[in-house]
Amino acid sequence: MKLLAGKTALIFGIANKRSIAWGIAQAFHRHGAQLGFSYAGPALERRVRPLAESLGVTFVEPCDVSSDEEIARVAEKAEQVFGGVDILVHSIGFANRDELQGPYYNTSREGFHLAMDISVYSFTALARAFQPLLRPGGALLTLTYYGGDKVAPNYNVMGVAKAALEASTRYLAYDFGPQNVRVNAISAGPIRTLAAAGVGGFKAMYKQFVDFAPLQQEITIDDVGNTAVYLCSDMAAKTTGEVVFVDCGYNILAVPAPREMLGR
Ligand code: NAD
Ligand code: 0WE
Repeated sequence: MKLLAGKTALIFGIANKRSIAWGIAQAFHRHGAQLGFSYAGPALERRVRPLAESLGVTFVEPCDVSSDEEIARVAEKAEQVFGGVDILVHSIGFANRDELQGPYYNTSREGFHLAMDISVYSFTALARAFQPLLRPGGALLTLTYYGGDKVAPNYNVMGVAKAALEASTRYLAYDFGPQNVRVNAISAGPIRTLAAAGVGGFKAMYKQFVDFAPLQQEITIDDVGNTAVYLCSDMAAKTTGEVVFVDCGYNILAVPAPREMLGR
């Protein structure tokens, strides 16, 4: 069954074929959605264009989400091309690399502002710019991480940003409720993407995740894509303001411990 037939979805945050946003795009395509992509800037065009072409997507627009003008331009373009939008996916996060190591208290004022602007405010800015275009029955979706709830060593200012992003999701859900537009977040377990590459200790964290998580498996961008289809389809018509975990159950644990240690 095609759950997104007749719906138009704009996806922000594809950088390459490993991006979570790409997993979401492919799942949306399988479910019959008409798609549009937006990417961060000129340097990424040569990676994003071929991916778009492989799904027959012709709406491919650059947008640095730190710019209100660029956001307004993409919204105008979307109105011209599609008339309206049913689904908007925000799969964007950024902090300076040097803020993602060492003690959190070393976060600079500038680094804090940058992480908040790109990783948190941009979701609200997109919601506002697209508000007049969003059709009833539509959905907004963002991506978060458990480091916004509990301390993940080195995640630092991104953890603080994710906490604010999850709060934004609830406030936006309240605002958009009367318009019958739902706003949700997916909290994904660790996935080896560009944003995870070169993160100190990611490999070790990734391995212990598979050892400890109840389902004892890795998380893939397809797993996240499938849950995104559900949340943005009419199957989730009465769910808004939620953070849905796609993490093999990792977040339910009070005491992470490998099974062999417990003799199971
Ligand atoms: P990714 O690097 O593929 O995606 C991040 C995207 O953010 C990139 O496409 C990048 O171009 C974009 N971006 C950065 N600055 C931007 C700007 N100024 N304007 C527009 N776009 C900008 O990595 P990903 O892992 O797919 O990350 C997507 C989302 O998923 C992020 O919010 C991330 O925090 C979240 N997330 C990732 C994981 C993980 O383990 N990879 C887990 C949970 C949540
Ligand atoms: O949200 C993320 C990625 C966040 C991220 C990563 C980078 C690395 C490169 C944001 N900005 C940057 N900037 C860069 O220059 N994740 C959930 C993946 C992730 O990142 C971590 C993690 C996990 C998990 C960073 C430290 C500790 C754990």
